[in-house]
Amino acid sequence: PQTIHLSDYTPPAYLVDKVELTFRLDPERTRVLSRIAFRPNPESREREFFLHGEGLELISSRIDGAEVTPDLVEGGLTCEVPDAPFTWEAEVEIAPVRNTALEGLYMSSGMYCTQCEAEGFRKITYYPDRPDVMAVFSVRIEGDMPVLLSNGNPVSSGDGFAEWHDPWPKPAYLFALVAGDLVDHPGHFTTRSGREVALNIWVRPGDEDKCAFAMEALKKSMTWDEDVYGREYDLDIFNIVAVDDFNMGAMENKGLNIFNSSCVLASPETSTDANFERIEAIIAHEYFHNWTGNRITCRDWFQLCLKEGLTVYRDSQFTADMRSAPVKRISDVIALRARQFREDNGPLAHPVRPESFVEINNFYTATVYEKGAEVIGMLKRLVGDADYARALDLYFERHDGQACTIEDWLAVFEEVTGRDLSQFKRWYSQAGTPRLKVTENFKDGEYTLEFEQKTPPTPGQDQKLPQVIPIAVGLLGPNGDEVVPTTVLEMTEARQSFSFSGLAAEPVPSILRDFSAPVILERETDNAERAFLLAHDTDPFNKWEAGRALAREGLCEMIVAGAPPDAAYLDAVQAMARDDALDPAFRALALGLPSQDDMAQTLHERGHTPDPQAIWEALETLRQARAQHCQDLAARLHAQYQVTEPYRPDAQQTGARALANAALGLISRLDGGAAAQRQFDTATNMTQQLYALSCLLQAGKGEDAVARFYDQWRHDRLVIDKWFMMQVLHAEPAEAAATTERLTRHSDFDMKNPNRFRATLGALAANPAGFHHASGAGYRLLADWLIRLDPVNPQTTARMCSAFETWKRYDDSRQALVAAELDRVLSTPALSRDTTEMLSRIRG
Ligand code: BAL
Ligand code: ZN
Repeated sequence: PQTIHLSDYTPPAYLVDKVELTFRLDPERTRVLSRIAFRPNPESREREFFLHGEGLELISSRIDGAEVTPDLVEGGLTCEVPDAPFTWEAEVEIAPVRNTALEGLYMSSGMYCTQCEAEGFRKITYYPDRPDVMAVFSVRIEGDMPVLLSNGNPVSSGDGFAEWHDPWPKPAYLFALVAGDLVDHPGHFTTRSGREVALNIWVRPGDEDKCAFAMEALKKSMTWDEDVYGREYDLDIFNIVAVDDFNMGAMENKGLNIFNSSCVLASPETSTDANFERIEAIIAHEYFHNWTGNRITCRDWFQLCLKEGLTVYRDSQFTADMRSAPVKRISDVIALRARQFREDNGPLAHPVRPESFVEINNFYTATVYEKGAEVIGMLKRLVGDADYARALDLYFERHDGQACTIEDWLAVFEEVTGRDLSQFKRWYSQAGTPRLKVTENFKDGEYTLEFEQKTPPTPGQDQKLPQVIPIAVGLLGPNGDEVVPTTVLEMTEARQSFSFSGLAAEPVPSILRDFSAPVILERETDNAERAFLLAHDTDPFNKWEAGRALAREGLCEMIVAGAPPDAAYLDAVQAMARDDALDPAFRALALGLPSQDDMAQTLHERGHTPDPQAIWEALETLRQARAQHCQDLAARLHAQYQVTEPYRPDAQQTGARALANAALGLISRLDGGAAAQRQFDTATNMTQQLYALSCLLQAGKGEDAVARFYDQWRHDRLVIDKWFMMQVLHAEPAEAAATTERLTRHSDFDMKNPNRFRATLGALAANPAGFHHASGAGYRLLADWLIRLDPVNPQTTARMCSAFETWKRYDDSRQALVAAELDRVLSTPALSRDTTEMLSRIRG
């Protein structure tokens, strides 16, 4: 397969002014007629006319009305064209019902839908399928479906047809079409300049009672983007459609967002609080793309972080405003470390703006998205809120309607602030997580922090240069009072010192407050100081971090030296959990423990070979010890934080339920699952029911609840995904592969549905002690399923390959087992480009 390089970018040879498409829908034989106005691009000397196309049957083509016979070449066609503006017309045939890759036009539960990002439009018709070709689209859909939707505003409709026009120029990846027997949950929004916008959430009949929450989230997002970024919606209609078979979470097609049904449908009975929060965030994310992604898009796919990093940053700001900012920040950092740090420390490490790829679908990663958002957070911290707002205003004003680069993005900041951001730009080009080592010195009232930054080598990048790191620091006096409030130190050198004078006594530093940079902080400290910070730090993130560090250190001692559970941790966590002055959601987070994968990464960093079984056992032992230590408190919290008011998925109730459930987790370790069984039997919402089920499974008492849960929810595919996932996630290490294998034989298992596949095989990868079991059964089973899924859905297969990305951390025997499985999959005939690229990079 061919590698594509950022450095090879050239502007398109031809630009498109207007696209007219007609779809004659048929499951086996959909006809797509295109009429496209091209003109030579004055900024390009290239005059070859090339249109992308994949899996299309070309029926006919014309230029300015005259029949032509183009050359069908690898990946598309070429044709002789006039040296002046001309009209291209083509008729092609495609078979949506046979499209299981879920890219281009496909069918899901009887409805037609599309997914064109990144390069799916070329599976619909011949087109310059690259994001820097932006055009105005008109679409006519013909088909015997009651609902026929496309981008933009409706123009006309009648029996068996509908016409749409999108006045905003867009790249083909934002094209969308939906046709089906759908029902509408309507809403309405008036923009601040008075535009009346019809809102609709379209779902399959039977799901209409699960749309109200998403509709409210949409309205809140629209208001928030007006208030915070001054961005208004720009069409008369905004449609969202829920689709069962979808490779990603959702897609921001202009005026017609298409959502994985799991990211839009919500009810208290079927969705957990976490589901509600995620739905709110994804609705916001896709809506915010209307400006950051659609009105201003990417010049090429290397610039993906331009829209994704910024939009993730915006959706995290939104959630912080709607809910609790500290809880959102802590949750984001947990996820960043779990996914992005893991990626950055392994064979798949790549810069936020990659410089080459084989298959762009493999770069919708935690690095592009989440680290991309962290980079924007750092930029905002460095320039300040006011200049950030001015830079964004300039960005929108200057680049509206354009396809842009990271250089364009940074230039507005440079212009507004007068700063030179050339060093800052290394965050976009250097892969890997910087290690930030800190030592301190106190003398004559002057306190000095000396930092040293080092980024380890990553594939293709042996040497790293120093990056700009904003380090938010506060200092606490010996009595716990804050003596220096949060100050942002701007580190630019490989080694750099910062001093604070006039201090009466040696302070305790609180470093990297609010997780001000995506780095790994290394500092010699002890448990007494961690407990002090857990008790006194005014920065909620670092308060949580101190508790997390106590747990991590204690677990390391247990695993490496066979130590018993750490008393300092047990006391500190109990004191924190008891403190009713603290936000229950924060306390629930602080009761969480580092994950198995976190511990494996920590041990590996410290030069140990992680033993997945030993990690699992240490976590079990610590959970048991904690349950005993907090026995009375757990009973009190479980009772005290029961919500008696009608269900609301807001921050307050969510926090209370999270703390009550954390308490149930403790109780279940000691009562043989009795309390969890009671909660399961009497649950009035999915948050309670599912958590009780997980406690029962962990207590080895889940059999009856698993059967009842299935009987209760067998009609609801999204809840049944949870049923699959819970059983795999909580299977004992030696049983995990067998449990997964048994579930793949269940009549409800359907590998063609990405949600179901992820709920089953993805859950195996998320059960590290099971997946990495010494027998190799986990590796074998996943490899078997990668081989089976690849010809059906390469994108979902390739994503799942990252389960193997940490394999070099483990012992020789496990490495040999993984290597054999990777080689087995790689040698499969006709393996997709997607999976080949992922596994080759992982294999190294
Ligand atoms: N653009 C792909 C889906 C998303 O990030 O919104
Ligand atoms: Zn996005």
